[in-house]
Amino acid sequence: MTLNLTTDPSAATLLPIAKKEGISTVWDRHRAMQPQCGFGQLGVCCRICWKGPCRIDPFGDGPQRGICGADADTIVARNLIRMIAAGAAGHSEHGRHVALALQGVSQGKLPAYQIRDEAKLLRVAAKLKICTEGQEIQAVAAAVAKATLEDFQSQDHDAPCNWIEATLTKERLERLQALHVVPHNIDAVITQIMGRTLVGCDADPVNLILGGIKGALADFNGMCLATEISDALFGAPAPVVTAANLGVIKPDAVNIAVHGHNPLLSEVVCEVAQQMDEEARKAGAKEGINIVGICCTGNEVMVRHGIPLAANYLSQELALVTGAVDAMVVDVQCIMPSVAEIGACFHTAVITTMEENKIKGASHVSFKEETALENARQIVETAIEAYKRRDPRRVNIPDFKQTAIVGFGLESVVAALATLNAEDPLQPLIDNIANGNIRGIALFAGCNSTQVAQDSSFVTMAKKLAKNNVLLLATGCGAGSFAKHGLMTQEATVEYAGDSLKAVLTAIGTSAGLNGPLPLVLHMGSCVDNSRAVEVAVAVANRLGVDLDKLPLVASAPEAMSEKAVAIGTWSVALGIPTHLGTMPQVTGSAQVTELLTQTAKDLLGGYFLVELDPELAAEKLLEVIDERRKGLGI
Ligand code: NFS
Ligand code: SF4
Repeated sequence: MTLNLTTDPSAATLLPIAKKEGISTVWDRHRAMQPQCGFGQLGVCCRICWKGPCRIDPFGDGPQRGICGADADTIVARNLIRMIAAGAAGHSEHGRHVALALQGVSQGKLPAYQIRDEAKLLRVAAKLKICTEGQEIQAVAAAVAKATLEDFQSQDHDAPCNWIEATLTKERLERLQALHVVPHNIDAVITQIMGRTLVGCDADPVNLILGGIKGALADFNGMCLATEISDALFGAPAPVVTAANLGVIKPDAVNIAVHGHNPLLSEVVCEVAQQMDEEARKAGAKEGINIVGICCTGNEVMVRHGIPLAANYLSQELALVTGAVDAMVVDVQCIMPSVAEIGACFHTAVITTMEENKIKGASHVSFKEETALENARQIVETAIEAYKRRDPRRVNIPDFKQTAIVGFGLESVVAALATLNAEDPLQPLIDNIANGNIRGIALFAGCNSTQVAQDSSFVTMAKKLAKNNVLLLATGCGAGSFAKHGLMTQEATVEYAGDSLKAVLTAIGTSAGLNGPLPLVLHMGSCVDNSRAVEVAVAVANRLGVDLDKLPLVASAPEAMSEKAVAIGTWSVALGIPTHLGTMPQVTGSAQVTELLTQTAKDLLGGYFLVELDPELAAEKLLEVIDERRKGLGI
């Protein structure tokens, strides 16, 4: 039974325990929800006003218009772009938070934070065309923060946001400008989506979708700035060996799970925990404090500091069922509300930290950057207290963990390539793409969903693509899947990579001092860090003198579910990248919207959505797309 729900081996140990304890998990609730509403699945249910809800009959013999007159195309388009707005809001709030922290640091107001990576800050400044000559680093930080915050404030509709302008190829920017979809102000674009989708406003599906694309590009802008400024504050990732899956939880340690998304919280918790290690030992924890990550906060601290990853999205509840997590500290996004109740079945302190993200039944520590050290201390103390209440008889830590070599961004990829060609680091990559040793590049991103057996589509597709010499990048819960299933190891490269890919990964890995190949899948970080993959792609495109839609590059979200994934998938298409979805998007109730996203987009943008639920077939289709692109380049 377990096999249909998840392919994570930890679940086989923990699901029976959850059952015995009467704890319902995400999979129990999924089952109880069947059959799910067919109108909702097609996207044709509208609840935008209180004359509704209205629903369009997909078979054509019932109502074809809502009470106000909106048809299926309008309803589907409105629903979709509201999802994009929500996704963009999540990422951009995260970005704003980080930008304000950089501003605070530049003003000397935030003792818990420093600029740990000055070189990165200088690179960011150069990218934003900020003059840094003769400037103190604080002044550079202030200027970067100012330019970034302008992306939330500008009222000049014709001027692109600073970050998107600094990030894309020239050709891409012009192409998007011609369609009037380049954001000038993240907040304004999100507000516009909410405004135009009110009852009785924009009812033209094409116009709505273009508004959604603009919202998705605002999302992209927010992600770029969140990632790059986080690197300046906390360090750009470099390759590091760590581990993943629930076996990283230690029986003799105070285990603190950091869960959510924003590194502003998790970084300080990690630092303070180190300082308080002795206190944990005094409380009886022989191994002191053990921090483990969940979801994208887990990815953030994993790629920067080698903190092990306990779980991706669908197994967050199982982390608690181990009975050995003493505190789960969460900030924003992808936190199942059920964790509070499950924590209460054990001794676990589930601690929310953000004013705008609380959970009934959880305790709350109001986390502020100004008081971050104090707040983190309170959190760690709470964990140590909870540890004292842990019942060792209820501890069940599955004996599963895999080694994972992680920490690849533009900087570390270029650094590794530079060991082969210091003058022109991208040349070896380009040569190997051109000669076919690397057939193409695939970025795996996005979530887990109960619509798919957890991690299975990621793993199946990756193995097939790697065998066909496709270079694999990953972020988010996709990266979590690969890490948990041992695909971020050198052994996986030896076992699964096609011969020519294996040779390239071995040449780079060996010359970069890894004593063997690079891992089969390169972990680029959290979902927000998808911008890293774009940076690599833009660098390659600029080097070749072509736009992004010419590259043999594809993206895939085989287990997508979040509104954030909808936003990311849409900007990926807008940047010219063929983008696979392995779960059914809720748009198929409109033939027009479906055609726009899967076909018309190809002419307008070069990128398009490709929906295929079968992972084997999906991988085959992506290989065809890659070959088509290669042909276009004449390679
Ligand atoms: Ni992305 Fe990260 Fe995971 Fe999906 Fe959620 S944690 S931001 S949304 S579920 S990948
Ligand atoms: Fe129905 Fe129109 Fe109201 Fe939507 S906006 S609920 S279609 S009346």
